[in-house]
Amino acid sequence: MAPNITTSPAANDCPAKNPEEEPIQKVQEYKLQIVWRNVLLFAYLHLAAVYGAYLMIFEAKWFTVAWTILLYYTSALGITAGAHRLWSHRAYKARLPLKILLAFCNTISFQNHIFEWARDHRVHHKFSETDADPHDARRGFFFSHVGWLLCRKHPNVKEKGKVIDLSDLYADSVVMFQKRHYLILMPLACFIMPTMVPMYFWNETFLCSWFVATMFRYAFVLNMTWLVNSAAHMWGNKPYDMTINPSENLGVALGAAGEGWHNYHHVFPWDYKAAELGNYRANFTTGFIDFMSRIGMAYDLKTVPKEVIDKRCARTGDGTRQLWGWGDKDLTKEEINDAVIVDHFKTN
Ligand code: ST9
Ligand code: ZN
Ligand code: ZN
Repeated sequence: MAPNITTSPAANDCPAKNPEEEPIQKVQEYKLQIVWRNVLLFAYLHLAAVYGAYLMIFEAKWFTVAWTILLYYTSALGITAGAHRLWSHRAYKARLPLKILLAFCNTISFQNHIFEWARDHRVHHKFSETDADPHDARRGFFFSHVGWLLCRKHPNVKEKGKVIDLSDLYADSVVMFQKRHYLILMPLACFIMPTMVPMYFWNETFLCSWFVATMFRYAFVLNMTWLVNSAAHMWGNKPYDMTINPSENLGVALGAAGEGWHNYHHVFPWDYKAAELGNYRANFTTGFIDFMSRIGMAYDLKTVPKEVIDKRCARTGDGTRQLWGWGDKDLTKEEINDAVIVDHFKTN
């Protein structure tokens, strides 16, 4: 459906001295157009997810809980290692079996097909926090979290989106296959398969299968993903570039399989780690890609040399660069001199 665009004189706010002399400039004004179908569907999903959380604690079988956790990790990887680091940013290359695995996991996550996800995400990076950013965080937490999926896009998103190169995605047979068959594959992978497996293999009830493994799991993965657009664009340190809003957010990194190191990621989006350090606990996805690289399924992993990062931090960082601990090269002399070192055995 066409976006709702209205035109109005640009000089509306400041009265013209002589309107006849001044050419009337036309500007495109964006009018919010809510998509009520999406509002209703997301309202149902979130209510169902709350009921699912209740069932998970009080009724579901342990196997169903384990299945839900497995689906969380697999669908997360379909987004993080797949749609995000591989297909949006081309931060590494994957052999065909890995691509197929990631596309399957991605379909479980139902966040639109890879092509649409990567197109929106490239636009997000290229025009971050402008009208052309699909989830422009300047419009507040709610809009960048989920509100952008509840209304028509700003016309600038579509306009600027046209200049983004998508030739690699068009040339990728796995991406195109998923796009072509998405309306069949997505319901099967995201809703039917996750519900049927517990019922068939361990006699779980339909209620627990649907509300726990499907509704709760889907809503949970969505919200963890959306937090990268909302929370990680608002709260956290900015060691790499303090002039932008994306921030380093440990909480988001833990919930989003390593995608919370968002200040670094916006500065160096081609780094396959999407972070400076490859700590696997707070970056599960990097562990997965490293493993895939060891078995020959992932290759050409791109990362940024330390000297380049150092220079960038010195030039634009806010001075809060992360340290791994005592002995880190970035510890300052003052921090080392001022540190209190306690040795109870010696002092007693
Ligand atoms: C979902 C996506 O949740 C979440 C993405 C999050 C991204 C996070 C990134 C953070 C980093 C990674 C962290 C990962 C962490 C993972 C952790 C896991 C634990 N450029 O869209 P339409 C044109 S989806 C160029 O309909 P409307 C194009 O021609 C949830 N052109 O616009 C297009 O036609 P076509 C489930 C563009 O009408 C046409 O416009 N899905 C661009 O304004 C129409 O496009 C839903 O709920 C562009 N960027 O509608 C569906 N965009 O596609 C929700 C558009 O044929 N979406 N065009 O080429 C919708 O219903 C609609 O898109 C809408 C806008 C109502 C939001
Ligand atoms: Zn990104
Ligand atoms: Zn971002």
